[in-house]
Amino acid sequence: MIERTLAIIKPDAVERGFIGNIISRIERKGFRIVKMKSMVFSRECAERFYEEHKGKPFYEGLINFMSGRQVIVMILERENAVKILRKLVGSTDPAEAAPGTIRGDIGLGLPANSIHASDSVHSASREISILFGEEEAKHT
Ligand code: 3AN
Repeated sequence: MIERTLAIIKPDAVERGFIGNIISRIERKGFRIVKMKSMVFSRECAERFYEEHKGKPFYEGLINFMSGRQVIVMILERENAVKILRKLVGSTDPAEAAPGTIRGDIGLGLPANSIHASDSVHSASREISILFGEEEAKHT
């Protein structure tokens, strides 16, 4: 089934010059880039985006890492998009992520694991709505 998901190229990857490398991996896997923009998360935006993690030990570090630095956000489309992007991205911790995955090849550690990918269609819709608005989220 054709699905949409959300990806974020995180600050550690943007700052090391891996935007092109990551987009190329995503395109090679057959995703269509529906929308893409460069932006900087405010603290409020990062807190809203990561609200499910509030109270966890890594929450403050994650918000600090994601705020005030350039990121690239993308709506991606293809058959089974959520599952296939998560596979391409690899395990959360780059130390555990398999070689060949984006985090396995480029991720530095935690929270600097280079890329975010929505974990369900429901999350994709919520995240797209935060970063691209309600109207875009309706297509999810
Ligand atoms: P994923 O991004 O693989 O779905 P989540 O949702 O558990 O992983 O975590 C969201 C983000 O929080 C991760 N992408 C990572 O940047 C950060 N994170 C997760 N676990 C840790 C941790 N133990 N220490 C520091 N940062 C973490």
